[in-house]
Amino acid sequence: MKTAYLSLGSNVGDREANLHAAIEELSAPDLRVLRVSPIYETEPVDYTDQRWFLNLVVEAETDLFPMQLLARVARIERALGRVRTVPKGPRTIDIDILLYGRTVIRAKDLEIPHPRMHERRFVLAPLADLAPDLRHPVTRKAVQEMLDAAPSAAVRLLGGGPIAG
Ligand code: PH2
Ligand code: MG
Ligand code: MG
Repeated sequence: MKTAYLSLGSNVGDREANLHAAIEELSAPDLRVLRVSPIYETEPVDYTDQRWFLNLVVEAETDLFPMQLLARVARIERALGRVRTVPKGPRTIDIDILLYGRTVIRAKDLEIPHPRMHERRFVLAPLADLAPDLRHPVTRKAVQEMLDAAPSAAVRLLGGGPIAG
């Protein structure tokens, strides 16, 4: 049994409904959702000419092995109607594995910790709400430290709150 952190994002259609549907689909006997962060509205990064995202982070405990977890989240992405067009472009739902216990994996199809998590405010802000003191298994930096050092990009709590970043 491992504790895993997943990043969820949506910028197509009813973004909030897509996130809720994904959490519903994720919940299973072998993947128990423990906590869900607040939702953030976030400026698109990498491919910027697209709608703002809603992002959140899910903390789960799971009996699935990493590749099984990857297959599970891919299945849920497909079930929720994700179509891959532009790389890093608009998506109904994106579910990325951020952390899987303290496990480090560098395979072609799966890298854990997520290779860009340390520089993404849309990941680190909601993750810091759940686990600010959690440490990156490779760099040993705490989530809050990574957030403080991350490049600026607007993230704000959905339903108000100050713009940070
Ligand atoms: N996902 C990406 C690329 N850019 N930007 C934001 N704000 N949120 C995302 O979830 C996101 C992104 C690739 O998966
Ligand atoms: Mg992603
Ligand atoms: Mg993805």
